[in-house]
Amino acid sequence: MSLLETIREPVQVRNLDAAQLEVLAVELREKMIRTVRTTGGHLASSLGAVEIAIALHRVMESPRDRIVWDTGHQAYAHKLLTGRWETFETLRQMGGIGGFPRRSESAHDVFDGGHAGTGVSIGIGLAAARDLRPLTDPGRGQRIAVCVGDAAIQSGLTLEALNHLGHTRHRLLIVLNDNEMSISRSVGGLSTKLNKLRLTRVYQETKSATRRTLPRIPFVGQPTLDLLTWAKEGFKRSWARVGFFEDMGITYIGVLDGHDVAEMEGAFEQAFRLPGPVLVHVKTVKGKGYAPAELDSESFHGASLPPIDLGLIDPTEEPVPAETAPRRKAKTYTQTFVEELIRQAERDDRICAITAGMPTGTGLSRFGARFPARFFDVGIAEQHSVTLAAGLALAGKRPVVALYSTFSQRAYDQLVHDVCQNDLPVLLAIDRAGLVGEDGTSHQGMFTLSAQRALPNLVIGSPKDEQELRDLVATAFTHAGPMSIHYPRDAGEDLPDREGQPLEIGQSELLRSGDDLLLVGFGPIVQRLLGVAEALAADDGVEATVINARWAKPLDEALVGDHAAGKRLVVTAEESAAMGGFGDGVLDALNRAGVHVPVLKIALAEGFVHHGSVDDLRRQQRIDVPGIAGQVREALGVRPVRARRRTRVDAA
Ligand SMILES: Cc1ncc(C[n+]2csc(CCOP(=O)(O)OP(=O)(O)O)c2C)c(N)n1
Repeated sequence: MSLLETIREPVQVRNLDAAQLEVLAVELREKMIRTVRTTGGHLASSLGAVEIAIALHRVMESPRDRIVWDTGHQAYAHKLLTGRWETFETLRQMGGIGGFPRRSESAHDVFDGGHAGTGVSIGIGLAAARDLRPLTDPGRGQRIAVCVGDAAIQSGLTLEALNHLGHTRHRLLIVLNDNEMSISRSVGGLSTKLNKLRLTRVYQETKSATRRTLPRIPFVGQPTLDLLTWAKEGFKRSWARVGFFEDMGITYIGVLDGHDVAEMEGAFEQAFRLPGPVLVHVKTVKGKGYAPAELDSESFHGASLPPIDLGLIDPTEEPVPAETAPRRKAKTYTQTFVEELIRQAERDDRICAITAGMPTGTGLSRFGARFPARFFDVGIAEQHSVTLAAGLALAGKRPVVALYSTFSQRAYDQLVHDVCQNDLPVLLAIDRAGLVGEDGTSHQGMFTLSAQRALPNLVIGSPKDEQELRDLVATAFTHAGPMSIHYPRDAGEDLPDREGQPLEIGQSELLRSGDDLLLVGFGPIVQRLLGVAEALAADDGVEATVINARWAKPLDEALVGDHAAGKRLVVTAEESAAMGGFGDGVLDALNRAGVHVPVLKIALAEGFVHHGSVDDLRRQQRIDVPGIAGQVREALGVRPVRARRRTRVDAA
């Protein structure tokens, strides 16, 4: 039995000696690597935070004390040390444990995270509540720690929280896990500052050696040390400007080795003895302990493919002959989006592109490589990304902000107030719209459409396939106001590449005609509607008209109204929250037009959608072809095909 297997509660970690701790760290890494190989997950970040998790659990008494993991993607060691060794292999699988801390899983998980930059605010909230307890309450002794990465600490939310903390001065430990990386390299002014602080470690090591040896030299030793100490303060302040956190009112300790448990334990103990907030700055290696991830932490940040496939292909393996090679995988919507954007930007030098810390995920790194001067990576700063776009648009540029649907939620007011109120030609590329799968509740792209539908001036489109995505991108640059395009994480339909052609805004497309039903969909779900129409015709003799809406706003009320009239049922379909979504828009339009036909809204059920593969989640939500067909049959009162077939067999 491994040492790790014996750890059921974090309190057991406190009884281990230094040699055992080293074994534990190795076993934690092995378990993560072996698991993520099959489940995918945030491997590199979690590998880097192993010793931080051990040190925090040794110094603190969770769950009485509270450990907050900012974002929560680096907390696999924490999960393994808090009673989840046995279930760890179900990581991110449907019904299994989540990829982020989840209160439903463990009393040691403080907050259901997933979005970056929330940790310090949560920590302050906990600390403020603790400090409101009566002076006699032993709970006032509770220790609270927040572990935050060097990219997340630069998000607007965290900077607001640090500013507040410096003023309220709650006793709180912030562990700054600095690996110089976001998903890609960290960017921003504070990154440069942290870099300077890291350099002070070299300086500090030299200093402590001097401090040990100088006093032993008779007569000159001590005065020299005093002089050096005095000089050091000035030197350190002018050179490294340690003052950034201290000027805010937060005691700074750093830079420590984030893979040295004893060194961190000492600092954490020290920090909790101080009356106010303390930030302990530790330097870690992202991907630590797994060579491929150390060398390429970007690919292993959120490996959705088994990481063992990356770079570890057996060099002796025979190449597959071309004719038997598997069919080329269709390009993703993301790839197509960036290709078309680059094509448009070749012709129109006003086009600029902005990412909020996701240059690879959104594909915009390719744009950045082609047009470095017109590319902006603002770090994890979604709010700023949108208002920056507004500023660029005011100056005559054609800015494009590519955000994952879930992270765009951060920038809602910026979209409302800065972009829509000012009616500025900003294109919001909403990537990962719809179900994203294994990252679970915090990451599904399911609320953006409803939120955006309310906004004046905003035009909202979604393509039925990747060719239409190109058309929508081309359309955006012919339009004088704000526009958003929603597209999923999925691969496209493997259609030939062709240049995007501007479309008529608000004009839908009739794909199929039938007298019984109208199926109208927004986005790639239209492909599934075509499958449903075929199935209904073949199995039930029910003929459906299918419309590709293309636009949720403005809606093609004339086309939809004309084809809805006289049908038995209108079915709307979208991969987004039902409430306030595309289907509600169709309902309102039909009402206004006086078309009174029953409407079935196919969308995501109310509530958060948990983790699992996208296919499984679509099945669960009944928004795959059989699920939609089943819902339509139920609405029509038609018996399911299988039951009817069985009856026929029985009768025979
Ligand atoms: C609001 C928000 N934007 C973007 C992301 C995507 N994201 C997840 S982790 C991460 C980088 C985090 O870097 P850092 O905080 O330095 O932690 P590390 O992974 O390097 O340990 C990003 C951009 C997110 N989770 N939340």
